[in-house]
Amino acid sequence: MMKGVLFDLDGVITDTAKFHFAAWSRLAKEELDVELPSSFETELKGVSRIDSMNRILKFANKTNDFSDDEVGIMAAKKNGVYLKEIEKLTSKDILPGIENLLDSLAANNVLLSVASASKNAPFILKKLGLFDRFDAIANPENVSNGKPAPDIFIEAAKQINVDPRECVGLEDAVAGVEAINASGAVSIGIGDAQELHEADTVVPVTSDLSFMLLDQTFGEYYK
Ligand code: G16
Ligand code: MG
Repeated sequence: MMKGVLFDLDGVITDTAKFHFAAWSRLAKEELDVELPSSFETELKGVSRIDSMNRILKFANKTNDFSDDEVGIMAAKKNGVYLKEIEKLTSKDILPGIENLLDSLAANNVLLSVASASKNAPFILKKLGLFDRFDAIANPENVSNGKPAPDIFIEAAKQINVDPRECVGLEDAVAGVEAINASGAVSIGIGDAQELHEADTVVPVTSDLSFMLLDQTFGEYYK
């Protein structure tokens, strides 16, 4: 049986992508005078704050226009706008099926760890009322490489003292699925099967996740 489950946050536990996109769009308009296309909502999923900022600067053709300090100030400004939005999160914003999944995994003594690129993960989990349900939350500041590198999933497994190869990882982003695969964990993608074809299994929505599905998938792919 699997010993641990490694959870991505945005898109798996709750949907913060829309708030990230709204905050980035406002920053891009105010500071860079560009309109972000809606495709950026998906493109920035799982991408760290500073990497997101750099992608937006590239889109605006302004990569070399600002000092590192100025880039940092803009990213902090975006985070301020974003924080005001996620302040409003409640348990109603937990994605369907996730609370039941956490219950059944815990009842089966499976350890639960969060592998999110977000520095706001502890705050978001507290707002959702889920903070105490996880055994660990990996700190993205402790890893050098963002998704698709495996670092955050390796760190999340380390925090629960389990080898990633004894874990299932849950992700909604292509880069996240790649990261899980590179860590050695069994990957389950949530979303479009074609887009997430590198995952060991894909389900369309979070309500399709269950202890049984995770454990069966783990059994099939565990080597
Ligand atoms: C999330 C989001 C990304 C965001 C990143 C960093 O990743 O999907 O869009 O840029 O976190 O967030 P923050 O600015 O709050 O540190 P994940 O890994 O939870 O999908
Ligand atoms: Mg995600």
